[in-house]
Amino acid sequence: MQPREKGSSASEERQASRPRPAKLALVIPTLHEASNILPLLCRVRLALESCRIPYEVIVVDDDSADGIDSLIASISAEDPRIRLIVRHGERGLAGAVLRGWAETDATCLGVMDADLQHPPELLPKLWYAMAAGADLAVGSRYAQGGSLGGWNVSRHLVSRIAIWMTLPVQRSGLRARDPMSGFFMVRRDCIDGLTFQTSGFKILLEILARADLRSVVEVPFNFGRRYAGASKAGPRVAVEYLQLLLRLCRQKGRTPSRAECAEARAELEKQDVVRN
Ligand SMILES: Nc1nc2c(ncn2[C@@H]2O[C@H](COP(=O)(O)OP(=O)(O)OP(=O)(O)O)[C@@H](O)[C@H]2O)c(=O)[nH]1
Ligand SMILES: [Mg+2]
Repeated sequence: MQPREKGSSASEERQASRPRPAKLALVIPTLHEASNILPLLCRVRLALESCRIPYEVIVVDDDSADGIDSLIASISAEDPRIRLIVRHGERGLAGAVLRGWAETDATCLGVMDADLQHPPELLPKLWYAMAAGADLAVGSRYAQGGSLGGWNVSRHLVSRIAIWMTLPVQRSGLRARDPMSGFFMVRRDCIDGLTFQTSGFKILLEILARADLRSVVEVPFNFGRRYAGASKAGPRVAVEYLQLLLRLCRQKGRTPSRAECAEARAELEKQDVVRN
């Protein structure tokens, strides 16, 4: 694991003093993933059982009408921690993830893809990083020990360029090597009150740029091959990514973080400018 924190021993102390999250909610966004869901849920449940933590798994499907509802119903009947939410008339990976997170009281919010490119066996490591006090734990293909699996040279290059473009919006001391990962966990209180872009795939980048984070930990993993079905990434995802990047670039420098707001408020209170 590679901690990326604000650098001082004070930040390490703060991380160690963070209360352990009480419950994990893992959201799995799906669009035409019925052929992947059973092997995925089987491995996810085994991995999470090994952590001995309260958890729930929320599959958020955008009306794929591919039989995923009856597959999940058969599991939910014996294990109500596995839930399905079907969105009608809506599309977008990020929006699906946010919807799942809105439907849980869990204090630790997670996400992973349904196509088994994200190995469920990494979930305990992400959870332990959160339990140790990280605000954000990222399954990382670019951290030392991680890999991109069978990507060809051109996809590799596009990915590198896309990551390089994030450098102006990522914050010093909180940078992730894999800001485009779709496999991560974040503390709920770090994103409470923020409104995110619901279109597109790259919710992690927006969290890295805007959430009230004190520590980011990257856990390396080997990106697998899609188990079954077809990719949903395409030119539209690239356009939505560029829109997000532009917006984050414009916002940078003028949106103070919640911690900065709290600091400013405390200062004003000291000066008797603000009263409760
Ligand atoms: N609910 C929902 N899920 C989506 C949507 N678009 C993609 N997903 C899911 O998001 C996850 C990631 O999509 P993928 O198609 O695997 O994208 P990718 O991993 O970047 O691309 P590949 O490497 O080609 O597989 C999968 O679980 C998809 O089913 C959407 O509009 N709505
Ligand atoms: Mg995929």
